[in-house]
Amino acid sequence: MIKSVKSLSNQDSKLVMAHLYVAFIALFVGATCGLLQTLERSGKFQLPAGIGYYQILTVHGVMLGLVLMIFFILGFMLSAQSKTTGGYNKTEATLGWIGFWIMVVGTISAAIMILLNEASVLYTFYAPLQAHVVFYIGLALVIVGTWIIGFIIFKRHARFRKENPGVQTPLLSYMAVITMLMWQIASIGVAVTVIFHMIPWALGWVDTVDVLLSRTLFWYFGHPLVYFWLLPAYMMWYAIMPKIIGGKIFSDSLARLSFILLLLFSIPVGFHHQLTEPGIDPFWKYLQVVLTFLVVIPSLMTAFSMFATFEMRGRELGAKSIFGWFKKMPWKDVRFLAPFIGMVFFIPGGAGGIINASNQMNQVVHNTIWVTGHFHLTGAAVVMLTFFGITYWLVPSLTGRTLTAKMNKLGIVQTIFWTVGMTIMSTAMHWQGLLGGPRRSAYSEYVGNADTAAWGGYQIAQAVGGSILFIGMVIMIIIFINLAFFAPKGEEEYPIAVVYDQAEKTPKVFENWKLWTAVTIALVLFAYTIPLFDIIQNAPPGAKGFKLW
Ligand code: HAS
Repeated sequence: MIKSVKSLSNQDSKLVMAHLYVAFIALFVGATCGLLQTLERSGKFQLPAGIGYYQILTVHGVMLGLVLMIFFILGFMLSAQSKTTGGYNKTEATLGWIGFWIMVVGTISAAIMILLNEASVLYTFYAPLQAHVVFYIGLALVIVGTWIIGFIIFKRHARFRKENPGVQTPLLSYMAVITMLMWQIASIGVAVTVIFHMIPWALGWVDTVDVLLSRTLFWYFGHPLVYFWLLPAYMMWYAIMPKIIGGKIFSDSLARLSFILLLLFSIPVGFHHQLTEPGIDPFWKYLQVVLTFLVVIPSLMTAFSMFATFEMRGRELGAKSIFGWFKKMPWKDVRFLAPFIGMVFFIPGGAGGIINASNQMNQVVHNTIWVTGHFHLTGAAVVMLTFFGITYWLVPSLTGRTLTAKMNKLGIVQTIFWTVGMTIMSTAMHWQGLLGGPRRSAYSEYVGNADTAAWGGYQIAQAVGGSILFIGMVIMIIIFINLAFFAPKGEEEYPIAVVYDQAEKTPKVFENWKLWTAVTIALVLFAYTIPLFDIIQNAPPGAKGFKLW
């Protein structure tokens, strides 16, 4: 009889799987709404039963951008830390469940309000759009739950250091700590605006809200939010991908350094989402744009590191030229293929980000559907393809099952659907955006001149891409259910690479948490203190709330 072997203890496997179940339910609900949106925007289809466009747009953004990402990422990071540090003790696991359930209660509360059409405020819930107070309380609970899980990640890392003096901490645990440190510092901004602005205002305790201040606090959190999505993908690229191709990590130091840089520079850059907003002094916008260009550097370092990993493995297998590795990669292994295509998507996705961050060009693309194209390339393609790539081995390794050749093949089909669908949809979004097509609008069929006449065609292309993506999502759910409940029992590897023997030793300063936290906070204070005072002192009269439904 074949033995079922799990890669983590029963206790830790259950905790991680609980997170993944919620993530995949969110994928199903959110992506279904995505399809409905593209169909509605094509002008050929009307939502039935009085369902509003902004209602499903809110479900789509909240379910995918917040719920799916938060639950998948926390689940994956808990698994990676448990695997590399030796697992959680009883107290840590209990705290993990408390955090999980608080997030679930928060998610359900917010979801009910959206479904009742009492919170059609999109995932950014910009004031003065106003939602039911339960929606904001739900979001606050989700944040509190993430803080508890973050605390466990810090605690486990500290325990490893205490129990193993002089031993270098595991790379994946280190990366999880950086990711959560960034998240904890950044989410204070959104927590402050939700607790001190949104909740009292939604309860009617105050009449008006300071729109600029609440948006600024949101974007202080909003950019690190997207890096919170990206960093776990980088964890996979740096520490797991090399093992899947049979190679080693190019440099532990380079990986840790790029994470430190991402921590330092990903928070004080929120103004690049507000470049067109009045009320913020241009000097501070300029400064944050400079910092935005600095945060591009660790991503370029990541690209360099990945090319080096592929090249070194290629040469080991007999490749002779810089790109000789291309022929040597395990293309038929979906654990490689899906994240690799994710990396390729980051080349245009990252270039688009640099365009967005460039002040003059931002004036052309801001609030057009170009931006939607940008974050479908980055979030929905780069990150999601990597997360799908993780799912193929993580789920069976936690449930004591195996990824069969049949599921591997279906995974390749899934990857093709996702790649083709996302390419068609996001290209059409970028083009329509350049022609001025607005984002976040159901009413985009305006035909007034030669440019806008083309919008209809691009919107139909988006609906075609969206339909292909929907099929890709259904295939992914089938694979997830198979790997969680039906795949044959056995042992699936939790792949973790080791570092190249010739790599430089990692400097001890990387583990100096007081230093990195202090520098991060100093940078945040530098970039935000004066403009925030300015915004508060010269605040325009507060705005009354309004609803889109
Ligand atoms: Fe962004 C808006 C700037 C990256 C997500 N972004 C958004 C929004 C989202 C989002 C969700 O400055 C919309 C928010 C909303 O609702 O309004 N973004 C950037 C910049 C980067 C960037 C400078 N964004 C991301 C990532 C995201 C994401 C990552 C999600 C995961 N973004 C902006 C700006 C706006 C914005 C403005 C506001 C626009 C507006 O006006 O509203 C950079 O981090 C990008 C750096 C990346 C690179 C690429 C490195 C390439 C790598 C791949 C290597 C490939 C290999 C394979 C090895 C420089 C690492 C090779 C194989 C071969 C075959 C060749």
